[in-house]
Amino acid sequence: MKKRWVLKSFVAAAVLTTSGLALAQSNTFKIGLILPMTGPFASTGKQIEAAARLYMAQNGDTVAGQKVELIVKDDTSAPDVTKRIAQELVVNDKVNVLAGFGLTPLALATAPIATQSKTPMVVMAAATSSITQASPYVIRTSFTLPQAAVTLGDWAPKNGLKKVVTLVADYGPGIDAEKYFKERFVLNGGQVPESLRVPMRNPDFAPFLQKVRDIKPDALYVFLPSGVGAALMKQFAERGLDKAGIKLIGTGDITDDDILNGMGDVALGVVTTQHYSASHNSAVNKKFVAAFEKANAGMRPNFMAVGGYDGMRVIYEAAKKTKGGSGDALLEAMKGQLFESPRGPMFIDAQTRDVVHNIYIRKVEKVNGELYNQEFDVIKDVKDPGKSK
Ligand code: VNL
Repeated sequence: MKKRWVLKSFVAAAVLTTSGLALAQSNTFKIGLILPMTGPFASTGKQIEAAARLYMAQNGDTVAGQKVELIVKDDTSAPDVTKRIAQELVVNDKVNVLAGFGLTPLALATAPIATQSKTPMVVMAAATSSITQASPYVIRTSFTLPQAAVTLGDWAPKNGLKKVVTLVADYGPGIDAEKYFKERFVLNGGQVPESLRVPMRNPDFAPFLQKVRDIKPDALYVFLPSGVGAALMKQFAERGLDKAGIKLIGTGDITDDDILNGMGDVALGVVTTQHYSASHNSAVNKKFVAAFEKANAGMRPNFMAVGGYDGMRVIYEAAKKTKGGSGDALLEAMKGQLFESPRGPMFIDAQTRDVVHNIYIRKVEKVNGELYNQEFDVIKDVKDPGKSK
């Protein structure tokens, strides 16, 4: 008992003293990138790692005279593993910054480590609104579900969709997507006769889709984490929901660029709202997509890749400004950054530490024989609606 307690306080003390001074003397600037590289959410890890490596290839691996070391670790999408790895990276490797976080529970499990050790934690994927409130050391470069949800809640009723059933993965981002879509849609005169929640891992959509068919709404609104959309799309068609005249709408996570092209014609016409499409029409994005595809044969960058790429940008610029700093100084230098991302203009709000960016309304269309989310409208500079509650 006693031995255990001593050991525990040792670890705690080590975590607490790993800050500023010791790091300032080292000649490496270390980024601990924790991602799901295996298991059901491996595509998120692969996209973010590829984007981080691309950023380094384009911007060099020294910053303010220090060598940048990227330490990539696989957490298999298990929160206790993410937390343990974060602790090891802070205590043993003395990383300047923690980054990655493929899912909300992984980010939430790690937030206390960031707080105790005063290590900036750059969230590149997870998107539940409340994550930035879990630690003052969190900076987010991904997005939030409420940003996308309210935008679609405004668009849908103006476009003939008055009765909509919602279907979301039953955890943080799904609950945000459901709540914020529903509130806005109902405020605009829409009707939500049923809200369905499916398990986050290996969901069987069949019984849920049957229910939707019976209700026969104008549309089904969906949020599922990146990688799962194709299965839903397939069953939506197999069960004849499209033939029954039910439209499919949702957050851009369901028409994720990583797998969109493999979904086939059933995806055509699906309207989603999100902050990134690989077909976003800007010089910065065209350059990003071409370089990403060149470095990673057969892969198209999705919104996860962009969260990782922009996260590296935020880290590099803060490292430059603080001459390879750490702790509070590094965190401060991350706040307020404003730049042009492949997604469009992007801003890290210094107050909330969350991302402010455009939300685009897109429709899946065929372009030169390939499926893309074609942006046709934009709501500019959207702050996280979750922060005003
Ligand atoms: C989350 C949100 C994960 C959106 C996702 O894919 C996503 C999350 C893995 O916060 O857990 O597309």
